[in-house]
This record gives sequence, C-alpha cells and structure tokens, in this order.
Amino acid sequence: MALSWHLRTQDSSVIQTALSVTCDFDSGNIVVLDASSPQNVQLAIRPDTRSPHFQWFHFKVDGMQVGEPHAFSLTNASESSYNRAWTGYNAAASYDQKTWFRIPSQFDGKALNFELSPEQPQIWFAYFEPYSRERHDGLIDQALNKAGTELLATGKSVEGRDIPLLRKGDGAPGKRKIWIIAQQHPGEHMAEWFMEGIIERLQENDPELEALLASADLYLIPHMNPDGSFHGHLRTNAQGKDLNRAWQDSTAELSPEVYFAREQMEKYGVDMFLDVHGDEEIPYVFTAACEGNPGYTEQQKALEADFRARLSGLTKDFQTRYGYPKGQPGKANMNLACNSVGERYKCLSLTLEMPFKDNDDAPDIVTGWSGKRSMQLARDVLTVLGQMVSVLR
Ligand code: GEM
Ligand code: ZN
Repeated sequence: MALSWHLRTQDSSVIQTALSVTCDFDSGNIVVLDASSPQNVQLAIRPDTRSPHFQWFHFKVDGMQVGEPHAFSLTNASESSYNRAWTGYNAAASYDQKTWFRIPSQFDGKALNFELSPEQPQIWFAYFEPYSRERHDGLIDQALNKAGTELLATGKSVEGRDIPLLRKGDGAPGKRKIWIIAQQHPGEHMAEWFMEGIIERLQENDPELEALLASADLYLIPHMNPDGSFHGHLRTNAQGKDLNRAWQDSTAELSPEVYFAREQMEKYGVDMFLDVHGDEEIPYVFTAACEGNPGYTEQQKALEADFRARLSGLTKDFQTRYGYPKGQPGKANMNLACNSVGERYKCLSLTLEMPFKDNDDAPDIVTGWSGKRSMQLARDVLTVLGQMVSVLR
C-alpha cells in the first residue's frame, strides 16, 4: 500500500505525488505495482486462491486531487480468464459504495486503462457493483423477518461461513418445489443482487405472486460461495474449486457448498431449478439449458421455450438471440449444476446469465448492467414462474 504525501511549491500550491491504493476489505482484489504517479497508476489483478482464474477487481483510491486527471492501468488484463471480455467493458466506480457508475475504459490488448478527474479525493473501483457480506446478512434478516421465509438449513463453506437455505412456503405435499441458487462463481456479484430482487418482491404480496405461492414453494440459496466473494475471487471457492464443475463429484472437504445444496435437493426434491450467474463477455441477458443431457426430454425443451418466450415478452432485459452455443445431444458436461439437476430431476433447469458489461438491447450509459437492473429482472422472473407454475410438471 503506497502512502500519499504532498510536496509544496514556492507559491504553496500542492503537487500530489503517490496515492493510497488499498483492497484490505470484503471482496477486495488488487496488487499495487506503482502508485507514485497519479497519471500512471500501475496495478494488477490477483488470481483466485489455488487457482489461475482472475478477472474480478475491487479497490479503493485515497488522496486524489479533486479535478486533476488520474489514470489507472490493470496491467495483466490480457492474461485474465476471459481476456476477450475487456473489449467493450467499462469499469464500475463509486465515491460512496452506494451509487455506482461506469468509467469509460479502453483495452489496449494488454492492459485495461481508465482515467478520470475525480469529484472527491477517494473512490472505489470494481469489476461490477459489489454485493457485500454485510448486505448479505441484512438480506437474510429481511428474508426471515419481513419476507416470510424460513431457514430450512445452514450449510458451511470451506472456511466456515454460513450458507443459508431459505424456503418461502410450508412444504405441503403437492406443492411445486422451485429452487433458485446464486453466485456459485464468487465474482458474479449480480447474482446476489438478483436474489435481493426475489426477496424484495416476496415482501409485496401481489396477485401474481399469490398465484405462484399457492402452488409452489421457493427454495432459495442467496449465496453459494461466500469464501470466494470475501477473498475477491472470480471463479473458485477457498479450495480453488469451480463450484459449477463440482455437481457430480462434490465432497465435504473440497466443495462443501455444492455438497450441501445437492444433499438438500435430495431431501426436498426439485420441480424447477434456476442457477444465477454473470457473464464476462456477452452484453445481453440470456439463459443456458441442459439440451446436451443424455436424458433430455421433450417436456424440458418445451418448458425452456415457454420460459424464454414469456420473459423476453415481459422485458427488454432478456433475449434469446445471443448466448452460449447449444449443447450437442448427449455431450453435456454433467458437472454443471444446470445439467446435473436437469438430468436428476427431469425438470426445467436453467442457468441465467446477466452481463458484467451492459444489455446492448437497452443500454444504460451511466450504470451499464447494475444491481438495480438485476433486482428488476428477478421480479420479472417471479412473474413468469407464476404464469408457468401449473405446467412445470
Ligand atoms: C457457465 S455455464 C456454461 C454453460 N456453457 C454452455 N455452453 N452451455 C460456466 O459455469 O462456465 C456459467 C457461468 O460461469 O456464468
Ligand atoms: Zn458463473
């Protein structure tokens, strides 16, 4: 961490030299290479623990001269996990950790560069609007005390952080069991913003929601990978495991987070599954499904089409033109949650992807894709689930 100090010229005007750049906080991630020149701050992103993956960054800059140009360079961007994703990407920034906005950024084939003349002496930068552990704790409290959910079980991460499984509904026989899990990949902070949208709407009983909850219970895991997020990881848990590659062989030692989720699914059953993620490269909201599964059914195919048609009809913040390549029949990687759960329970099973960049069908030049838009998408997904609950089986 470089300390800031000031030199004074003869007319006592202040010439700024080094800045203070820090990341010793929840989801912090940066390595300071050289912060001695405010117009050329050289930084690097730190890889996940026990893993080569990196892309998530989150750091604070103190000691800036208001109104003076400051330039930052993430010098190892070209070596990141999704290095093609930096083109068209703009860094997220905030002066108060509450209101986030985008800073025009340029990828030069090696580094991601961005500059600003700050309105305040301190600022935070991040790959996406962070969802903090403190906000997570408040969300769980909201879910239990205002949204009428119950705490069904609590898993533990590698480092012992709680992984609450919440249920909205009484578990009565015959009710559909709709599971929504989020942030297996810890750097995909939009996922828990999405879960806040779910829990926010559960506090606003409306006819659509009542129809859904009359026939279905919601099983919610708002955060699958708390260790990874706390440590500023992009992709893995504290053991360096990609949780979305552990759904066939999870262990209590290496991937206890998935081990817990699968155990609870076996206990309660699954009639619909949504695994909430973020995507680095594609500037749209989309879903991936389990069409490559060996046991893929016509009903699953029809339900996927129905869900996609309904959601794209409801909001411009969802589309089906762009997304991942379709899986080849029988060639699916069964270690992915969506595929594993779809095969095991023969239910509608989807991966939902929100962009780190923006939705190019409805761009917001100030925020790009954001926590607030993730929350609104969740509200729209609940509307679609209410429309589909009677046909899920
Ligand atoms: C993705 S899901 C990958 C799905 N790929 C295809 N082609 N269906 C992952 O785990 O890599 C989810 C994510 O990381 O956001
Ligand atoms: Zn992901």
